[in-house]
Amino acid sequence: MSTITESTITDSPEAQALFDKVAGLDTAAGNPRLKRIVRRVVADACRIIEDLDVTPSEFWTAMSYLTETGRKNEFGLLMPGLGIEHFIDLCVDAKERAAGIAGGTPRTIEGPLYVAGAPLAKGEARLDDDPEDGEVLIVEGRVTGRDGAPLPGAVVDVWHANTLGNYSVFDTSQSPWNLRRRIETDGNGCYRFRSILPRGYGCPPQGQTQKLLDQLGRHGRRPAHIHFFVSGPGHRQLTTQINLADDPYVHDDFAFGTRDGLVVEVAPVTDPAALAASGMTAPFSRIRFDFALNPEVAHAPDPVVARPRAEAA
Ligand code: MBD
Ligand code: FE
Repeated sequence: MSTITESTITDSPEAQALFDKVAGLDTAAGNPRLKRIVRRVVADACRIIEDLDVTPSEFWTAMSYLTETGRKNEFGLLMPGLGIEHFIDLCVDAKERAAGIAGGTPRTIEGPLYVAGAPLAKGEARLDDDPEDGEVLIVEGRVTGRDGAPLPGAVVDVWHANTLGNYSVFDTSQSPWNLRRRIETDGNGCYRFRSILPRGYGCPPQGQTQKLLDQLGRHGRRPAHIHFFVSGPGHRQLTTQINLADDPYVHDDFAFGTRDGLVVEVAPVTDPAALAASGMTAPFSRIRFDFALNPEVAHAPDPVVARPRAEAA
């Protein structure tokens, strides 16, 4: 019996030379950053094939799965489902801590359903353009710096699903900007919007993401939530969401978007005096949520993410 550790095919000089050549390491041409990443991706993929004894048929099944995922434009959904979009948040959090940034409202994933350019309102807005049998929801709060100083002229870019868990633009039965707005904070840093209570999202049952989740024995549900990009002068843009505390999936989000500090209570407002104070005649639900933005600093990762996004028609 040999006492020498058996060497792997991946570690053999022949395979290592192959990976180098694949990544163009023998030429000065090309993009060094991309070469480094491709070298690693290919070598690590080959190591997985070897370690887990992935058969050729399994490999081509995976390629066909990815091909169809691209064809159906589902990578934006698969990445949160695999926890990778959340993992990237953990990495950015760590970089921010290393740059001395701490406190402020936590970030969480953007998800695949943002559309830039929603109508801009000052101070307050109504988001439900389409008539729908939803419960009236009022969300209000303040945007401040991390020190608590109000930020007038900040912009709260908000988007959320309707009562079926569907988002306008992606759901073409809704008006283009339904449940999407940008709201500029008033002189006291306050914003306020009237909308309808969203319901949780579910992955398309016939889609590629759900297909994989089924194989993992997982569901594809998100709790009811509301997305935000918040930006203010001199401050770092924040990507975040609030998750509604009363949703059964609030701590069981397939996309791992729920974080401490982002779970909010939905308060019913029924008292006649409170209704009158809000200018409302029928009972409604209210959420209060304040955003604290971190000040801009040098040498911190750019919080604004460049990614392909859907556009309004
Ligand atoms: C969503 O609404 C969402 O926010 C994420 C992250 C994934 C799928 C649907
Ligand atoms: Fe969402």
